[in-house]
Amino acid sequence: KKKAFLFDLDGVIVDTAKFHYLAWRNLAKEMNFDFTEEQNELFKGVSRVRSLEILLDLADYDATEDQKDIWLVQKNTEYLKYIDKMDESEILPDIPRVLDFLLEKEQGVALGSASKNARPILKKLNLIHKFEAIVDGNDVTAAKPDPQVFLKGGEALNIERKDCIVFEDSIAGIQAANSAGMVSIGIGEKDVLHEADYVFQDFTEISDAFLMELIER
Ligand code: B16
Ligand code: MG
Repeated sequence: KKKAFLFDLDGVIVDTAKFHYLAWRNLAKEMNFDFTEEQNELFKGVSRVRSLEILLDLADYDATEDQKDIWLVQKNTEYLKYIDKMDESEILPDIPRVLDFLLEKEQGVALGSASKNARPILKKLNLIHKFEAIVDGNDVTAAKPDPQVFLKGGEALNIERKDCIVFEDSIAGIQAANSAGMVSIGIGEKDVLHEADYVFQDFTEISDAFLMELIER
């Protein structure tokens, strides 16, 4: 039976969190704020605009709307400089094996990401041709934990919600998958992603046999 496998991008396919962090940290300096890696955890799966709001809160900084717009562009321009240097070596372990296994079994494979930079990143990684559908930050009006991004992914593949399986590294993303009525698979720490149906440290822990179980479930 055909199922839909919906992949988050940042933290699942590639570790771009480190680049987001560098760009936000430099922006924080302009607010005289020292943005830590620990605080960066709050930004995972969260939209760009919302991330800036959180940063302003943390820094206790009042910015005008014009200043915010300038900073959003500035942050993304710096982020894109890091992305530009990226290549296939940045793909997280065993992602190619899992994608190829699912495609060989004629399963639906789609992207469900909050990022507006998802397409250029997938191109850089030479993975874009593996995705039957791409739903990203340009396509949604409500951010995770709202289920919209995954609902649109399932619809694009014409697969019912209960036959959709989501791979996510963020708490908001797991909540989005759960409220969509989909199977949620957390990639990361068990104690952080405890709301997920399954949790694995990374894709090296996800065997072909387990993927087969999901397909036949
Ligand atoms: P951009 P995901 C999310 O991607 C990131 O986790 C989050 O840190 C970032 O702020 C968001 O994308 C927006 O990204 O600035 O590129 O539009 O994990 O949902 O793939
Ligand atoms: Mg993510």
